[in-house]
Amino acid sequence: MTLKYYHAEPAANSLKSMIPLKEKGIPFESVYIDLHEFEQHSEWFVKLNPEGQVPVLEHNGVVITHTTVINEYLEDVFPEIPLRPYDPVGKARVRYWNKFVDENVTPFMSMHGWHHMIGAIARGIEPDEFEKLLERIPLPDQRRKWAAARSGFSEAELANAIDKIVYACAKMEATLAQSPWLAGDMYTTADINFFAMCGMTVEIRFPALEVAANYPRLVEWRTRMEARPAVRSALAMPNHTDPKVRNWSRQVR
Ligand SMILES: N[C@@H](CCC(=O)N[C@@H](CS)C(=O)NCC(=O)O)C(=O)O
Repeated sequence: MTLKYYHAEPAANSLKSMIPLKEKGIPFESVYIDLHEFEQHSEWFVKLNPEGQVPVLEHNGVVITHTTVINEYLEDVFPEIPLRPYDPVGKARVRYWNKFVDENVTPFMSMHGWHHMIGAIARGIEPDEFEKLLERIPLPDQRRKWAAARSGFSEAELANAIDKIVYACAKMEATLAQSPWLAGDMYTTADINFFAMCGMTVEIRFPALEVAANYPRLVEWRTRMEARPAVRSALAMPNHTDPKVRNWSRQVR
């Protein structure tokens, strides 16, 4: 069996499917894709994933993309250490949360990340070079997102995104009052999704939310997540982020 995982730094989408690989103890070859060098838009990578995004799972020559799909696939092929309940109701809960995070959380966390971090990178690129970069981006939506990041998102868009995050944190807090994990008694890919896309970084991005004071169950849940050996091992994967970008992102808090 050959299993390759093409990914960037252990954060967001790259982390979201890395954690299940580690939880399940599946041996895989890690292939680092350098987003700082726009390797995801390079000819060889676009041949692998025509959408020009990470992560990508390649299993015995078959390519699987999109983290929620990858995580479902891993569940189907490697069910020995499960991250999804076997009963239909449990499965439906996990799928509901994954859909909620994918549609109502990820795009809005991402908008703020792009506004602050990618915007600065985009504005640092010469106009000619930026045009060439846009031409190489295969997904039209992604092309628009790069262009929007350069000019900056509007106040209304950013405020709407914060409303979505506040709603998601409150929903999470209410759910954790009923059960230890998002989809019930079992730790699942729903927890992994929320952690990777929002829970891990929410107060860094949104200090005004006062997460520790307002969402104590979320914080306690995150402490449990971070204590898991698989999560620690995924977070310890190499991080090649340019120190300049990293320092800058610290300043934006
Ligand atoms: N829906 C996709 C989204 C993947 C995605 O947005 N990946 C980001 C990294 S977190 C990426 O490749 N960004 C670089 C780019 O789009 O140029 C998934 O779930 O895998």
